Amino acid sequence: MTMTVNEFKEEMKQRLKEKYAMDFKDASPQEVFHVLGSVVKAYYSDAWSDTWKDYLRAEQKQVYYFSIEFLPGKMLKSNLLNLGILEVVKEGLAELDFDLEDLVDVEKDMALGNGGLGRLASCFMDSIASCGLPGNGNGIRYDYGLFKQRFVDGYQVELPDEWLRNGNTWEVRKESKAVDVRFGGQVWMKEMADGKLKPVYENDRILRAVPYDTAILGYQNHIVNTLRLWSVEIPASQEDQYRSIDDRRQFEDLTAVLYPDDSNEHGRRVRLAQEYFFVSAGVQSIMRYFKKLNKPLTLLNEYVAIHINDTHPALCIPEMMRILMDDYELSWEVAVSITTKVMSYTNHTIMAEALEKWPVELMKDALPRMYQIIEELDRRFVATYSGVWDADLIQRTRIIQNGQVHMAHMAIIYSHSTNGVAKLHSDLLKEVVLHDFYVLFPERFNNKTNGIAQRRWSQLANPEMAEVLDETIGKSWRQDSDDLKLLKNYVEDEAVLTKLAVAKQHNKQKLASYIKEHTGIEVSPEAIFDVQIKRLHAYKRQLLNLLHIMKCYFDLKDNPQKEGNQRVFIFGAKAAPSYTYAKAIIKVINECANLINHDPDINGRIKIVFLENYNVTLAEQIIPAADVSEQISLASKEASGTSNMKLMLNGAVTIATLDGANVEIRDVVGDDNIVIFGMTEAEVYACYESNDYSAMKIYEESPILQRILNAFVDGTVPNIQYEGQAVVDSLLKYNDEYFLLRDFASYVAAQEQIDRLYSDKKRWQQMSLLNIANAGRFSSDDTVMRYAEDIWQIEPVEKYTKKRT
Ligand code: 26Q
Repeated sequence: MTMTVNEFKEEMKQRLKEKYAMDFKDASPQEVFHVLGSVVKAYYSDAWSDTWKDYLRAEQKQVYYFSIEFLPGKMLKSNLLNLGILEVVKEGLAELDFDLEDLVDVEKDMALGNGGLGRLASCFMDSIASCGLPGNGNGIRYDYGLFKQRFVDGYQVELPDEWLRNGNTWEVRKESKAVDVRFGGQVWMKEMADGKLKPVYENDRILRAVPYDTAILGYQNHIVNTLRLWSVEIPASQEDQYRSIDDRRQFEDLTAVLYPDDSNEHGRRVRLAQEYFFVSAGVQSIMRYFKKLNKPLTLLNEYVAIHINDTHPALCIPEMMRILMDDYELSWEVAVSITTKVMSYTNHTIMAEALEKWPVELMKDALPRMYQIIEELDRRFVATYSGVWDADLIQRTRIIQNGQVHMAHMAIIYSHSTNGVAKLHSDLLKEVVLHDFYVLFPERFNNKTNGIAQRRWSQLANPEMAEVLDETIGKSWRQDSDDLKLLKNYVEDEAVLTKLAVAKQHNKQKLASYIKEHTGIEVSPEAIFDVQIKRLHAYKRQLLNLLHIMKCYFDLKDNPQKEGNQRVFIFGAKAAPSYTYAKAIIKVINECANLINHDPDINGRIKIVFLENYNVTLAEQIIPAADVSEQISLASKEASGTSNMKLMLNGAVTIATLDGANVEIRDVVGDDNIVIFGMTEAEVYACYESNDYSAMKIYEESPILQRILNAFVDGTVPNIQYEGQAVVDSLLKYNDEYFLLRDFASYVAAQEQIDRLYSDKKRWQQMSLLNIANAGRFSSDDTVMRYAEDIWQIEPVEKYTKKRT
């Protein structure tokens, strides 16, 4: 049953009158957006409650995806698409004299995440529902999402993201499902009459966790799952505990802000409290649900899977232990066996310094019962494996070491599955980073290459390309992105190549207007649009990109008649607020942009555009317009990357190192349809081993590198006295941690290759087509199905899906 245009219009008029006592001609986009939101919610409300009841009736095993970040972006169009009413709504609104796009602008991005990890969680939510899998998200409802970025004199300035200012149409507050979470105080074990030990708490604080549920709609399958985000409140019964305003504020602020991913010692206590808060609330609410099923606790793992997205929710393990022992009076042995079978864990990083650790003192003080349990988890691990394995191995893998709790160790030892997010990454985990654990538990390690929500990143973001695909290969790809491979049959079809090129040109034109409007910079849509969009981090090597741009600049200065394509280098990147070096890179790129964009000798041959406030919505505007996808991290450092997949799907050609999922992209498109350069992961490790890398030597032997680096410090690039020096120091004084200078020559050669390929129009269009055709391989639908089969052991609710459609 679907709504007609007329029904939609009537419903809209009716609700507008009810809510605002107004006619359409007098309504603002704000008002119409809110009314549209309520129409859409009403449209899926039956499916939402049916889905829930069906899961309950079928006693389906469900997965709960615990993530401290979710990054859905805007939800209006994606909801309309998944409900199958996007066209009806567009048409109906047009007849009411409103443009859907104007309403889309009203919705604020939901940016409760930093980058890849949070966006992946949201792609998974979409795919889990779309595959008809019973799964829910569990996280935090931050009052403020990731900061808004502005540039002032080329410097990054952060502003608060007040995304809830005008309310959030999609969320539903569920007061009745609130739970209490305990913090701090002292805890001791008291022996009861029956000889059992019970924890007794003193001077602890109790906070109320209130859930806000958001519907996650499956793609045209009548499945509506739930994303549950928790917000903190002070329970009425505890008011007198909070004497001063400061005291109160400290607790009320628990869910106020998302930590940007650099956060150091300062404020760490709040981060730990956030982790426990949403973990405890989530696990309690799962146990409440399980009780309704009336099954023995020993069968918990047949009904519930809990996924730990990176270590941030790893306290799920001791919290589950606590509930099973303290509330349900299970023995340690039984509790630990259940817990291990329920939990699974994904690692998203190989950089040792990024592995999460907490000081024992902090953990003891903030979460005393958690610490007691963690200590026992550690003690029993050591006791169990001592004598079986070499003592050093046990010491290296134990949870508590040198006064710190190693969250990844706990997550691996007390879960049944640990996975990496790309083949190379998972191999590195086994062979290097987590090798000791692999020796202990080889059967637990597996790979699940990341994927992306293909419908959002093609149909929604790039309707022009979508239309060409429909005309060429039919519409089945919209449901099953594997069918994109049908496009391969048209690689010699000039008409199709041209149509795709026209779509790309249209998107470039649109982005050019956006750039003009937001930065004042004029760019030619005829130029190559070369795109690097991701968080700013030294290992991602935005600076390597800049070194190449500076080379192009000097080449043109020396030889203004030089042949070659026009290029626009487009950046989008936020730096963590306290990451000084990353901020210096932003400043340097912005000042180089100023210099190059205004140099009459260059005459627009190359331009640099650094767009402010990169987020999901901006990504949706940049990606469809990209010709070149920059994936140039130092091999072995990027766990997977996901913008590489989004850009490929939109027909960009990748220039990449063999890192993360780039390796798998190369495998599916073949060497002819990607440009690879730089050290391999093996070479990087060999270089660590030999310990003889000298950035200075490379610099001394390269006149062009000398010219570029000198330009950063001698005033050639103005206004960067400090930042230019910081950049040069990182390369020469601190010996170039990420081997930029070593990869520079091969990067330049790769860029020259890109230039030649682009000049051969047909060849480029064919490469672009083959990238689109092979992108189906990276659908998060497939990724979550593999998680479902191999890790969660859950099944799609097919029979129910069919019945309802
Ligand atoms: C740590 C401590 C305190 C506060 C915040 C954090 C923190 C926050 C976010 C640590 C890490 C993150 C995010 C990591 C992340 O996004 N990793 C990326 O995950 C993607 C999805 O798997 C991969 O594609 C990327 O390669 C990986 O970098």
